[in-house]
Amino acid sequence: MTTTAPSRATPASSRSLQDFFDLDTLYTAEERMIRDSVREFVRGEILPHVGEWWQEGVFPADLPRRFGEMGMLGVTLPERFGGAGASYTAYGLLNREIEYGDSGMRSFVSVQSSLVMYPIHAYGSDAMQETWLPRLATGEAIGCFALTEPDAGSDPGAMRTRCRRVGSDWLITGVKRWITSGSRSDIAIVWARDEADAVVRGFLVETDRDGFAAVDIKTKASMRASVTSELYLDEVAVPDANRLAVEGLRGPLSCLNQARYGIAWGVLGAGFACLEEAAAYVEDRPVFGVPLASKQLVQASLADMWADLTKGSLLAFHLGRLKEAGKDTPARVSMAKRDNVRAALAAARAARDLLGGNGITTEYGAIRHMLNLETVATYEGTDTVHTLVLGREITGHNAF
Ligand code: TGC
Repeated sequence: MTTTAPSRATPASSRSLQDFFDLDTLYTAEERMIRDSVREFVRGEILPHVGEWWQEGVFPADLPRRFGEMGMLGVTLPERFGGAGASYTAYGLLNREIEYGDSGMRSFVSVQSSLVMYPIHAYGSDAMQETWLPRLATGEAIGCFALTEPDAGSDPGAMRTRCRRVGSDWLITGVKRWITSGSRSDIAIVWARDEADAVVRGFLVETDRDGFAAVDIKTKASMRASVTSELYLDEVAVPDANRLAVEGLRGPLSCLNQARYGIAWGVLGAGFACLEEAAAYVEDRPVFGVPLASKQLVQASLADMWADLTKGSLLAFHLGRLKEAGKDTPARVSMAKRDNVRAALAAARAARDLLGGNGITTEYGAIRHMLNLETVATYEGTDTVHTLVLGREITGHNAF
């Protein structure tokens, strides 16, 4: 009896893996153009180096300017402030492409765009906007968002940082932790509680002011190609003109809503990078005389990754269109952030497993993405916080 090798159907291309439901046809020409230009940049200038940067714990100093030249910073803001007036879907696609490279790169872009430029645009004076937004858009200036503290993460209302009005100035004192770009920043958006009336207020603080210091956190086993700092403010004096026009936790949480939206898109990039890497690897890797790709359990793993990332893509796209219509409620954003991070993290873990021993090296992307995504699951609202936001939405009970 003769045996013949089983026939093999044509496998999906990278393009069809990433867009199985033809979302491409629903994007505008501008959205596709922004996506494609960032994709080319990431594949040409980030991916060849990022494994080494991550291994060495380096975020190259020239990247903010490169991001600025590519128009990647504050892309939704009006052109007069250096933005492109682009849609939130375009912003989402941009995040997805940059995180295909690395979550640390996307963190820089999202903090600069959603947590620094957004509050200046939404709550800053004309002078603040004119002084800082164009420079932040080019990457000439860098900003950070100082909300989280050593003992106040999920519960920002427990912040200890204080502000006190003295004449026409405010004095700010406190410690902030887990601050992306902290030691590289020219300005920090600092949230502090007013000693007089306990109201949470936001300030634009130039980091060269007396009493301001930043120290990098060097022990990270995640987000290694990203700068993460602790900030110390010791009676830092800022004029009242630096105060943002928003009061209460609504201020910082509205900024986080923007950033969480970007994360819901961004993590899909990391997840699809892992899926593509695993699919290519199992095709090339023989086991018991056949490609790993021909084994049923391997295919089941790939199918689960693909389905969850594809569903996440549909969710992100629809959330984008809702956001453009002003209907991105915090609970909708929580669901998208939580579930898309879960899908990406599961894909990264599965890819790392399929790559076997090679999966633990940074010669491949899976473990780097996997470890980065552990941070993404924790920052800007932990998985638990977003679960409880959804639980409250269903039941009306606040279970925090
Ligand atoms: P509650 O005190 O009741 O509400 C306060 C006010 O805020 C409003 N609000 C929101 N507004 C916009 N977007 C959201 N997502 C909002 N969530 C709440 C709310 O309507 C209320 O407004 P007002 O005018 O009535 O006073 O707080 P809550 O019970 O609604 O929320 C509790 C909880 C746990 C959901 C919230 O505190 C929360 O989201 N906690 C997680 C905080 C978080 O994400 N921290 C991480 C910060 S990012 C980081 O880790 C480092 S900085 C980024 C970096 O550098 O990488």
